[in-house]
Amino acid sequence: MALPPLATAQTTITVPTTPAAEAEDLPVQGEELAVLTDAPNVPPPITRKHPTKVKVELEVTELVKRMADGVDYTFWTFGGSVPGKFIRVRQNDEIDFVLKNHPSSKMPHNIDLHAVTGPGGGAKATFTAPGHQTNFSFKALNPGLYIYHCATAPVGMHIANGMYGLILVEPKEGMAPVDKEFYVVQGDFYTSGKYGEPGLQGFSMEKAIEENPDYVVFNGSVGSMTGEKALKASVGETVRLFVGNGGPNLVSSFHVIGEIFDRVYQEGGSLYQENVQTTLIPAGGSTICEFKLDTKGEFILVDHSIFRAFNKGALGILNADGDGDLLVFSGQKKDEIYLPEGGAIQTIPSDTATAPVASNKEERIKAGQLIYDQNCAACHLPTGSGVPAAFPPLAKSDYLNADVDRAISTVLHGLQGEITVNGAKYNSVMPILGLNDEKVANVLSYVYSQWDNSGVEVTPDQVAKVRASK
Ligand code: HEC
Ligand SMILES: [Cu+2]
Repeated sequence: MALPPLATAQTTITVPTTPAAEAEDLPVQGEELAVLTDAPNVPPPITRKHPTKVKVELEVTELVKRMADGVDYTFWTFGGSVPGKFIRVRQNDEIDFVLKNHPSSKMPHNIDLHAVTGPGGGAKATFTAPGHQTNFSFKALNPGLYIYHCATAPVGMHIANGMYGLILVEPKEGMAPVDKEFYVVQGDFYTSGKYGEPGLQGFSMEKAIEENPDYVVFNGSVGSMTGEKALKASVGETVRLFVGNGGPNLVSSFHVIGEIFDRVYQEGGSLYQENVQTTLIPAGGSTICEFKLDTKGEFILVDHSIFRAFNKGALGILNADGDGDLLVFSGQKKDEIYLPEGGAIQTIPSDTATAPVASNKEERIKAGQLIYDQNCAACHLPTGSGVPAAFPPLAKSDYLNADVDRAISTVLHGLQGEITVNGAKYNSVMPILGLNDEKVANVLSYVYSQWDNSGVEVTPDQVAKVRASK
């Protein structure tokens, strides 16, 4: 192919002064005040066919809120919750942005919107002391879903305290209508105490630098989208999730258990990919996931770096009601006994290593705690509370406290068949864990010493007797 001739002094080259997209758009008309929403709600779709002047007013507040049951944290927020308010504008809109910092704040704050073309994304222009408000304007040149965040030093700390949210710039041709839209942002948190440690928790700079979070959550707290607060939709509806990752550190492997994303606008951009199971969301990035609900039930939003979901909080629920399509999903059809070797109770390979011998009750309880965390907590939970209809509680369990030999036998030989614990029925299988006498004694001494249980000590001799009696 022949190369075009080089420009000479005589050739006039016209450099376009406005992006093509803008050139083809209608002129800016009118003005309006942006509707801002808290997660999981999204402002209504934009129906305008022309760009306008949009006024956005966002107030920063620093407040103590719930991180998990019994755990509080001082969040720094854009608009009173984490993530900050969802902002929805149209491509080529001219945004007149006011950032207010509440007089009760202890820190100055600002905002860097990734939707802004200009130095710092607006950070310097919006540096706002407590009890001040600042103003700047920008034109939303590029459509997409963008993170915004505070960028005041120490930047990491402001983000780690919850200072992020999403701004959607709809393309000028609009977005395809869907039935339900939701707003979800993942964030990692670094607390002075461990996961679940009760009380008001401070921020741990050390853990943040190590990138070792205690909490990884959606929408600012453990359980923000479970139980009563689960997202709700119906079979046949199309759902669109606007998902962000505030970080500050972790990348999210975003997944919805039991769903396949029909479309994913990767990294919140303009192109989509189809039929995706898990999509990566960078820290300081976003994604748009769309899927039609073909059957009913509970669909679980997780970060598929899965310990974050089940041990650090990154779990939410979308409930689809309506008629299930049994061809799409049958549910369990049968549960029959399968007896390859004559026993229905599974055995976890037995433990041959000998445990160090505990010389008194205190040492026994201490050793037992470790055994509990490693062998029991996955089912009975670290707090001993169990899981309704699946794993009975060990905390204040009448079944446990009524009969020590029976508890020893349960840990030695496993347990199946219907039992009643604190008035609730369980009919499940506890596996054989293969612990030696010393370990069984230690773990049960620990369990009995916790959570309002009877406090009895279980000795290896006692365990040996129960083992021999079978
Ligand atoms: C794989 C999950 C699982 C693990 C791990 C597990 N259990 Fe269980 N446990 C169960 C289930 C399920 C039952 C109820 C069985 C039934 O329905 O018959 C149960 C019942 C019990 C009971 C009697 C009921 C009650 O609530 O008092 C005790 C005591 C008990 N487990 C202790 C332990 C201890 C101690 C450990 C760790 C050494 C442990 N379990 C590990 C699942 C588990
Ligand atoms: Cu800040």
